[in-house]
Amino acid sequence: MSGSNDDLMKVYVFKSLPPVLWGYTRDIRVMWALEECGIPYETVGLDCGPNGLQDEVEYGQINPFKQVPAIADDGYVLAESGAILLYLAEKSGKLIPRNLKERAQVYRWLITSLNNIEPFALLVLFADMQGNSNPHMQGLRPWNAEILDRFLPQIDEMLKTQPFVVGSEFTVADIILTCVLRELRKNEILQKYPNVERYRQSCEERPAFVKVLDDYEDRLGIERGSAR
Ligand SMILES: N[C@@H](CCC(=O)N[C@@H](CS)C(=O)NCC(=O)O)C(=O)O
Repeated sequence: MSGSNDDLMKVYVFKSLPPVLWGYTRDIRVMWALEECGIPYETVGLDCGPNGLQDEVEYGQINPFKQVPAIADDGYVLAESGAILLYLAEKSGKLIPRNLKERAQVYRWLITSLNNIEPFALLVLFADMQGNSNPHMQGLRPWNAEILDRFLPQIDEMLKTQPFVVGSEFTVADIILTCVLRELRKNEILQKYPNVERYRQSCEERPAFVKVLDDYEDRLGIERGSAR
């Protein structure tokens, strides 16, 4: 771990990862929000070995769970990607509406993405990553995919008539939802939901996302496009 400029917000990210995780890690969503909010930051790189971050002793003081992402804003430390995105939006006054009821819709869709969709999307992803080496996970794959098929049709219907998940404005809920949908980007599930898939791709075309993914690949020392 290393840091240099105390005035800049620090964001704890991966600087090495096994290939199977490229493009899936949750540091992407935090850097994307930082870019969209125009908050200057510096990255603190961590190595993710085969045992995860268990060996990063010092990092346990930043996040007791030793997981990425976390931020340190002038000494104020915060972990959990959803909490970090809401903090960045509140701090900058961007990517979140001022009106309480509209704001609550951002909380709603951010929590829905992390709570209803991500747990099942991740289990489908892990099943695909582990293949036949994990028959238990393979056996649960259809069940997890079925649960996603309960939620995605309604989101597909919504996105038929509105560009973003809370309506006409891009918010931190779109960053979280897009990053969660990216966990499904290489399997068959999103093919059933053309509006969801179009939404994911158009969010990923935003200049802030393109920059973050380029920086991410450069930091990991991998070819451009390999984390797409
Ligand atoms: N709920 C947490 C999950 C964080 C998480 O699982 N991070 C993964 C990378 S995306 C990690 O650090 N894995 C390494 C480890 O657990 O050792 C969040 O959304 O921030």
